[in-house]
Amino acid sequence: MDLTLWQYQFRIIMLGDSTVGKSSLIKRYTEDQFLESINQTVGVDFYVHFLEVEPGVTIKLQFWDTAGQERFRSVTRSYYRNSVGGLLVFDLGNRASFDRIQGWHDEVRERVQPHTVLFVLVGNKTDLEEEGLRQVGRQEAELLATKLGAPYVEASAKAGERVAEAFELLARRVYQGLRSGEVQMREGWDGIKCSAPRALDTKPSQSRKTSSAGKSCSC
Ligand SMILES: Nc1nc2c(ncn2[C@@H]2O[C@H](COP(=O)(O)OP(=O)(O)OP(=O)(O)O)[C@@H](O)[C@H]2O)c(=O)[nH]1
Ligand SMILES: [Mg+2]
Repeated sequence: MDLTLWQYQFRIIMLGDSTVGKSSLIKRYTEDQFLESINQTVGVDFYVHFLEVEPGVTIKLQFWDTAGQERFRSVTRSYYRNSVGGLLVFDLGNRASFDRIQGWHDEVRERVQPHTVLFVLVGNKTDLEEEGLRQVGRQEAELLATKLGAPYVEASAKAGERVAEAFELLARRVYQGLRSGEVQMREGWDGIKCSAPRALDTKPSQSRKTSSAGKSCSC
């Protein structure tokens, strides 16, 4: 089966402080590679990956990998609005990066309005635990995830542990959101697009809804 024949495209944004491992997680997921001396992201990088979420339904995942450094914030902010999914990443060995997750979440949510963005929270660098470098406990991270209404995954880009799970959880969450009407395709918004006409089993009342955000559309 040719996976590049996709039905839906989801735009996913990578969020979190500099050095938490956003680019490393994407590289592990899309290329199965890990670089100890990876370059810091300048502005925004772009990646594509295809995922079959259920038999016959392929999603084109467009990843926007933003720079965590403050000096790029004016550039990276402009990518928030057209995102339907966000991977909120912190470093399990860096308490400050965890403390700033709420801020990342709130800023993106605010800028995406009136559209909806769905999140997954990722604690990266589980491999540091063996060296006694863990600064954030699983329980407190789970509490924050619950508060944000997002699932929580602990991963390691270095060890390649639970990386695919984190990305695919988010993709499936968006797909379920599309089916249930929690997120909707809208003209003039690039968070979700569809290519091939295909009947999607969405809730009829919600999939036909229109608002000031523009006309809704269905595949
Ligand atoms: N031990 C360990 N190191 C990691 C892991 N993931 C990333 N790193 C390292 O952390 C550093 C920063 O990784 P990046 O992927 O560049 O971080 P980033 O979040 O993209 O940073 P910015 O592009 O500046 O926003 C690099 O030295 C990586 O090799 C991991 O799972 N475990
Ligand atoms: Mg980066």
